[in-house]
Formats: sequence, structure tokens, C-alpha cells
Amino acid sequence: MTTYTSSWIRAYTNIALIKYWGKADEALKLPKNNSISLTLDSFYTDTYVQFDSRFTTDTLTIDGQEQSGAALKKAKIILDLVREVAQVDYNAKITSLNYVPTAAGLASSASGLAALAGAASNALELNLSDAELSRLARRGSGSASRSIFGGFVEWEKGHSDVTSVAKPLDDANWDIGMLFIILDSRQKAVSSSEGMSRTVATSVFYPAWLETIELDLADMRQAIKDQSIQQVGEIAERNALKMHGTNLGANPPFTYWSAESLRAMEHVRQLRQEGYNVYFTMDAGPNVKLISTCQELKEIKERLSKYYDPAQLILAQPGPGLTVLPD
Ligand code: 2P0
Repeated sequence: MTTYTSSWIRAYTNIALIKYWGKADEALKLPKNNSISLTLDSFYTDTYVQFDSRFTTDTLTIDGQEQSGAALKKAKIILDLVREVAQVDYNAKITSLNYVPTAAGLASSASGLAALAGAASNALELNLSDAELSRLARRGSGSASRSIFGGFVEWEKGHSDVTSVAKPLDDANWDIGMLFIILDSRQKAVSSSEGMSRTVATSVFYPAWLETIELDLADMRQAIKDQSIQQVGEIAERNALKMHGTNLGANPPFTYWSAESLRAMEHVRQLRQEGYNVYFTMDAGPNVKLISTCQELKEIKERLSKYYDPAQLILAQPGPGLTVLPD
């Protein structure tokens, strides 16, 4: 019997400023377009993986709950890939602790699958490079490819398994943060995978998304280089609204917005009128994320506390990439 020594691995969530929306290859999870994200420190997943010849099946527990179905299936994609590289056929036991409200559009799959890619390769002592870890995480969930790195990250869509990989853009060592307004932590009705494939297949607005994405990406790279909150915010807000617009053009149409999301957007517009340099973005769920300087976000959090519970308002700063936790 071979025993491996494993470590706990932590991956932080990331929020896209230029969204990944649509796959060119469903099995390899190659996206239709590049995306740019910011890794954040407030939400993360810690994962530990053991491979052992005595295990009779792969198991996954998240926060103490044994998983089956879709979650286990995604995890097995990663396990099978690392087993193939290591030439090992042992089953694995995955233990995961999620410090993210699951499936609320807060990218729990990004931190979850990135942590699993790190922990599974660590458990088999594969010594993968960050680029290889990014590719591996991508096979579990596209957005997880970006959570291997800290700060601002760009996921290059590529055209194959080897070329579709995220890379760090900027360490975000300047004053930018996000304020999460948590409006609903329940599972969403249309998963992001289903939402994006329906949109690619049927949305009359999807061609416009692809036609304008290169410009959005170029503008965002420049805005990050200039460390301009206003530019980053404006471009992120319009890119998010455009992504959500493609969903309205799908057949059947759908939206991730709730009445509460619209109310949160109105708060942002009102704050802007009062002179705050604040913008919003939204993902595949009803929650709204505000973008500004950390200083302004602290004030805004105070201001918004008359509308929301303290637990609904969570401040986040730029976070690091994949981290090995001390034993
Ligand atoms: C993003 N989202 O760029 C976009 C914006 C949601 C909206 O990536 O099918 O869980 O596993 O590759 O990564 C969420 O999609 O989807 C996502 P799969 P994933 O963050």
C-alpha cells in the first residue's frame, strides 16, 4: 500500500469583471470568450483529499454533508484527470469546507473546484505548475481556472485543453474592493451551465455579445493598468448588464434578477448621484456586488445598513491565489 501525505488547500472565490458566458466546447469547458476577474478574500473553500487503496468508492463531503449527483460528478472529473497523470487507480475521499453561500451566484464552484484541483494534485504529489492547475480546475468549472491566481486574472479562452488557461494580470495592490449584497442564498432555478448553453444556442442577442467582447476586454485591461475605479466600474457594469441581456433574448427567456436585485441597482445609481464612485456587477444569481474603493465601500455599507441586515452586507478585498494551509 502506498500512502501519500496531503495538505489542506484553500482557494478564494473570484468575481468576473468581464464575464465568461458561453462554451465553445462543453466537455473541455473551453469558453467562447476571454474573461477578467478579481480574486477576493472574503469567500473561500478549504479542501483535503486522500487517495487510499482501501477506499471502495470516491466520496465527497461538503460541510459535513455527503454529496452525490452533480457535485460528485464534477469532482470525479478532477479526480480522474489526476489519477490518469499519476497512474494511480485508488479511490479518493474529499473533505471540503465551504465559506461561501452555495449556489447563490457567488461562484462557490470557482473556489470549490480550484481548491479540489489543488488538493487532489497535492495528494498525489504531482507538483503541477499554476498554469497546469488552472487547466485542471477549468475541467471542473470554467470560472475555477481563474481562482488559482490572486488579484486580477484573465482567462484566455484558447482553442484546446492546453491553451485555455488563466494567467495573472495585476496583483490588485491598490485600493479596490467589492461589497456583496446577499439577497438570496437558495439554489438558483437555472444553473449557469444550463443558462449559458441555452443562451449560446438560442439568444438573438448572443452574436452582439461576441461582437463587442474584444473591445470590453481591451478597455478593462487598460482600466486596470490605469488603476481607475471609474473605468473598471463602468466597464464591468455595462458588461454585466449585457450578459444578463443575452439571457432575456434566449428561448425560453430567463433572468437571474429578482425585484430585490433591481432595488439594489437603484441604490447604486442613487449613491452615484450623490457623488460616490460606485458601480455594480451581477452573476448567475440575484445577488449584487458593488465595486469601489474600500474606503467608499465602508461608508456605503454604513449607508445601506438601514435597508439590509448586517449579514447581507459583506466587504471583500483582493485576495491571494491557491494557498497551502499549514498542518
Ligand atoms: C463568470 N459565471 O465569469 C460567469 C459570469 C456566472 C456568470 O463562470 O459550466 O460555474 O462549470 O464552467 O464556472 C459561472 O459558471 O460554469 C460563471 P461551468 P461556472 O464568473
